[in-house]
Amino acid sequence: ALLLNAIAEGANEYPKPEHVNYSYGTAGFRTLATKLPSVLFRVGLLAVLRSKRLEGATIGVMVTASHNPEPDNGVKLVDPSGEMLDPTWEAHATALSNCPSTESLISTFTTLATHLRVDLSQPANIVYAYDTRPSGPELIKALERGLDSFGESVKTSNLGITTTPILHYVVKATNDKTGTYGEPTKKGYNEKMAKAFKTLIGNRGPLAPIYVDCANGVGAVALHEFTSTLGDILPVEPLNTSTSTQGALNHLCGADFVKTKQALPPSIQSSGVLSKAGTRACSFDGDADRIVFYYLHESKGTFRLLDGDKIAVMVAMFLGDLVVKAKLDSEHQLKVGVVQTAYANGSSTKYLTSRNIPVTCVPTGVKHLHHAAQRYDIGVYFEANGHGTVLFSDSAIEALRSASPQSPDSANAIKNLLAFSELINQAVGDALSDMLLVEAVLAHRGWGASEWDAGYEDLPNRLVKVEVPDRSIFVATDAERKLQYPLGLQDKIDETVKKYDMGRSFVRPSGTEDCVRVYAEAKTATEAENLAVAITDIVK
Ligand code: NG1
Ligand code: ZN
Repeated sequence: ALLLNAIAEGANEYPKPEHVNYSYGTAGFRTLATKLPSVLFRVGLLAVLRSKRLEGATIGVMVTASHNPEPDNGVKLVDPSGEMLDPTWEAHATALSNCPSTESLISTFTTLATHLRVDLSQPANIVYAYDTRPSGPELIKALERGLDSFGESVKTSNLGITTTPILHYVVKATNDKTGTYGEPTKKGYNEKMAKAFKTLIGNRGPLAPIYVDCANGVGAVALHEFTSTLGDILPVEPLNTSTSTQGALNHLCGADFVKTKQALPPSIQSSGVLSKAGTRACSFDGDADRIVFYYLHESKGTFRLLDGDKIAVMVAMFLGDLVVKAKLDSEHQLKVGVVQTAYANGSSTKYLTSRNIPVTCVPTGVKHLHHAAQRYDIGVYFEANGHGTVLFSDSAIEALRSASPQSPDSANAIKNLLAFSELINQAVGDALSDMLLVEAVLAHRGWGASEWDAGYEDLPNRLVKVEVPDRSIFVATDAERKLQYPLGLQDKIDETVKKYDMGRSFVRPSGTEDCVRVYAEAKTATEAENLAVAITDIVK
């Protein structure tokens, strides 16, 4: 009763706004920050239920809206493994957030605790963090109010302003019973990555400098802290680091801008830093869990994008080569596979398949990619937009650790594979870790950006946001490559696509925005554009 009184008091301070319907989607809750205080309070309650249900395992709470505009914010829960919240709990989050009154919140909370068989006398541990958005501190207060309702039984730890992937790392490291994953702090994260990167670079450094567009977000803070740990083997030149300039976050910069516009951020264009041939740059998104690279074509000076597909292809090929060099016996021959979504450029899929690298296509959303990647010994997953990582299975690590190499070459390959497994964030996509991954592979290959880019040529493509009266009538199937409903629409799409050379197009409802997305690719830019327009007309 004490607990319910405390919850009721907090709930009265954070009433749910009327006429708002919340939904815990692929990226948690995400909307205008002003609509979120009641949601944060209630997410605090759910985080505690989840932790108590799991006998006090540490649960993470991240407050961010990633690449969305500055006035937005959001919140998502991180499970003890460092992965996204168990999907069966998403509905509980949605239910709690939509209770119209304090009374209904109390009754839903009580019902949930009973149905989920939560023993409220169990301890709970929660670690939370937030990005640089001005709305962060107020929302954190609402979260803390929710957590504090439980009194002494809940231990909380505030990581402060940090990136989404660092929070995931800390959650995973905290829950790691073997104590081998790393120290569960920001410092532990930086040291683990710096050590693995130094092992991989060896005497290949110092490397050529890289320019990093931080989207004026939290990546700037994390990058600064990391580079002071790393030292000078990789000279990093941070750009767009204005975390306290109002309106700057994600504005005309960042990974989402670069990928969508397929162009340089104007600030980088005008600075001229990329004009020296061979210079490469990358962009993080607003919470530093996505990264894309780019450079200017040596003779033409045109913008060349190296997106998530390009990263996946280069990394999968390289790790595949290392596995061969490692010469593990046939029983332990590790299988490297790639997981993509329908947004992967058709050329990348074709290239991988032609080189006998297995490719799985899954629906949009990190949880789908992550789980499919876990089915490979070494699973590389990237969304075209630059969110991704590489997962090493426990049995792969075991095989590498117990191998008895027959030559110095194999011994080296094994050592490097193990170092990659340490360098790469095993919980979630991570811009900082992925940047080092790419730099390490380039250093080993002896490649610059243009050699990396040379593997295959992207098909011209277009992604269009279409506003429709009701996006819920659109139901996708076959890893979102086809529309099941409205009936008959897919036939019309197929008819149209047929008319375009190397044409491919699909339509799906967005999971994060109130729109339907149309993707189209074809042999030429004009055809891709025309196809996108034609499909948009069918959808509207
Ligand atoms: P939606 O809005 O469902 O298309 C977007 C991205 C996803 C993923 C999520 C989560 C595209 C086309 N879609 O999903 O890849 O990153 O946001 O943030 O980029
Ligand atoms: Zn993000």
